Amino acid sequence: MTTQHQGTAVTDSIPSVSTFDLSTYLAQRQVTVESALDQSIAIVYPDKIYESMRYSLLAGGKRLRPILCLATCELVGGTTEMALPTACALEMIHTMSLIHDDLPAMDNDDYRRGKLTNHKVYGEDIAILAGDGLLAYAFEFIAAQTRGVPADRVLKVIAHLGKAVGAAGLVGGQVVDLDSEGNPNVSLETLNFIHRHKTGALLEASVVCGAILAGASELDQQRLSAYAQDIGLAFQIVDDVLDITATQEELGKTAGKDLQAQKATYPSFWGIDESKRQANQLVTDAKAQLEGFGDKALPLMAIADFITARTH
Ligand code: GRG
Repeated sequence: MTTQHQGTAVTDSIPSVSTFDLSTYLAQRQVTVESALDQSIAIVYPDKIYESMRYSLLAGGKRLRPILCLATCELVGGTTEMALPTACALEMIHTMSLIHDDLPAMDNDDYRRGKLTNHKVYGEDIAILAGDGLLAYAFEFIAAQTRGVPADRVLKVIAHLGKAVGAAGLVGGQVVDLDSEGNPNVSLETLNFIHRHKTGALLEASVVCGAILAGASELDQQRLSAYAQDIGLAFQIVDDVLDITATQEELGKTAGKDLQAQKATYPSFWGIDESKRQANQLVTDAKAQLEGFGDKALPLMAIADFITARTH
């Protein structure tokens, strides 16, 4: 990521983010996350399943979900060590959702993160199992590897994440998305449902699980949840815009797929300019939720701005 953040203060009581160097922060966090992910899965017999899991898990990506989890845990007064296993688990779950999403039965994509998709390299059977393996291991990893956190918080994290991933979250969003394919009359309400679940639920869980691990109050969890839901929707709106305006090289995946598939997108409802305006408004609302957290909120504020500034 190369974005040098040029943020603006939202209100007088929110600290200015103009001096916060987001690219350095993200680069440092990516190193921490990459190293933890690399160590999280060893290749043992039967080798090919572990190789397939590692192929997608270590294929790059922004590592946004783990970084959000670490940043939120620290915002509330926790440490990187407390949140690192959950941060890795979030990336394992995100990666498995991408592997399954790319399958011929779903989006049928050949490229992801600039590389051939898992099923293109290992075959559909192993790709399905690699996704299953990553999903199960994510929960095992939180339960077995979290240190220095009271057990009741770990239990809450596992419950929150389980809900975010299942039929009440990602899976439900994906089902409605598949049902809506090729339907030009999808309502804005349905589109919002799809993205609040398919993309928003895991981003929300990334933030809220970081907060839970650090022992955040209910009120702070609610505010951080609202922050995450707003940036989640903004993230998707920007994704839809980039699908139209960015190249395959910039995206690291097939560009223009939404148009090709006649998919309902935010630009198809609002056009590109209004979509960008809506995304900016959501980012402003998200940052307002951080009011009162002080300087520790700078990473989350800058990440919110980064979502609308990104080009891939
Ligand atoms: C979760 C049990 C379970 C099954 C999967 C396939 C499926 C159900 C859900 C689809 C979820 C999906 C693919 C949502 C899209 C999320 C999204 C916006 C991905 C792109 O995220 P980035 O930009 O990607 O963070 P990188 O590569 O940077 O990590």
